[in-house]
Amino acid sequence: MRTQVAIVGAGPAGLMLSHLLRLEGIDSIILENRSREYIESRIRAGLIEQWASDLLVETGVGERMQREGMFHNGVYFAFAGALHYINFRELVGKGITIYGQQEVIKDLVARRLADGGQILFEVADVSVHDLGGKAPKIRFQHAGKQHEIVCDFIGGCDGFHGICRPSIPASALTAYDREYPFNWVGILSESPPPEHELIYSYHDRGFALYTMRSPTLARLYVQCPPDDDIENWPDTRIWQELHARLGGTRPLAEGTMLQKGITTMRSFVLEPMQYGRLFLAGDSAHIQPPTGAKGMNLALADVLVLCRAITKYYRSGNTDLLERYSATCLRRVWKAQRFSWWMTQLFHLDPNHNAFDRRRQLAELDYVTSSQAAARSMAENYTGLPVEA
Ligand code: RFL
Ligand code: PHB
Repeated sequence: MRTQVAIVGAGPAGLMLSHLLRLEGIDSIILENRSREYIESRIRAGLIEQWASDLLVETGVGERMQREGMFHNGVYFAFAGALHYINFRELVGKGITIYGQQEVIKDLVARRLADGGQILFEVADVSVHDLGGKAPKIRFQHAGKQHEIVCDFIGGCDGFHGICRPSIPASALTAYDREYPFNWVGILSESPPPEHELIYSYHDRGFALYTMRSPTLARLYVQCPPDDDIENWPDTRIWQELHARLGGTRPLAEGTMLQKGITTMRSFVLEPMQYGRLFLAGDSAHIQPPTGAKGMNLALADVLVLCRAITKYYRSGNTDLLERYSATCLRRVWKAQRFSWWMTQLFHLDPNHNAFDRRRQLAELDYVTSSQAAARSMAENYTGLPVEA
């Protein structure tokens, strides 16, 4: 088999890369180790930055999002028993869209297949070879047979637990890492969210987040200890904490829990995001705690930069954008990391904090929700920084 760009992973990064390349007339093949059903039902991110929702619309995969997504002009911070609204639209003229990542996945898979794109699901034993040369290769098993793809470039879009990052010699990479002394218990509940926009809540019992997938489907999170097990969280305990951590600011309706799990918190950046002709994009190169809602958005930004670089190469033979890929992405990645860390340290109850830190957090929450300058900075980062051309 032969293609121009072989892509490992059919998450937001891999699918969007393949879609963007196709719009430029560049061929690709996607290899995914899970089934189509699995990737289309995996519940993950739900928040799309303004530029990213614009990109989905401009590239012809945003039609259902425009119909079914929920467009938000701002966000609520709850602390000291009151709700404080940050109005993104007034501050920076932008908003965000709530639309499940699995819906973005469904829309991209459908579009790739309609356009004649190749996605091989349920592949096994994927390995990458000859990364330093001009004809890198991918070997894998599919439907019981061994295959090899020869290509010009490999898109390493296989997430945090994929094989692309570990295939790069460790001596060529530097990893920057931070763990947090807490995680989140997350549920999907058949009930209306307490507000039509998101509530991030600071509380003495710990952080909680009230988001949604639709007006009748709430996505709710509570902070838990780092080594906690979901077995320790019967439904009644989750509801109790969710009620308490809203701090009396809104009533909370309970509903049937459709899904329940633990989300781990970590910041991780790998430098550089490239080795020879292997280009890492999305979670394979960086992850961040979900407090800033940056993961899916960063994945889309990386592949937009990568597609522009590959397109320039095929049009003119010029490799300057390819050489700058990692540096271009990392400038934005580090700002998103900084913001995700900032939101995380601002809202969580941290066992390493003392009474001084709690007062300091409250002062910062008060500052962000009362100073136009501070609120504008928050709004600019939350709705998404521009992607460098
Ligand atoms: P993905 O989505 O993990 O996709 C990687 C794909 O590669 C496949 N794969 C392989 N395929 C072939 N061979 C192998 N050896 C392979 N190994 C893996 C996997 O099956 C998968 O299909 O990475 P990608 O594309 O980089 O996208 C990243 C996002 O998925 C991730 O950053 C977000 O979900 C993070 N995130 C959020 N991001 C946001 O922008 N906004 C949010 O509101 C938000 N909320 C969240 C989140 C992540 C969460 N969890 C579960 C970690 C909320 C949660 C709870
Ligand atoms: C979500 O809707 O799942 C979501 C929204 C914002 C976050 C994290 C998760 O910060």
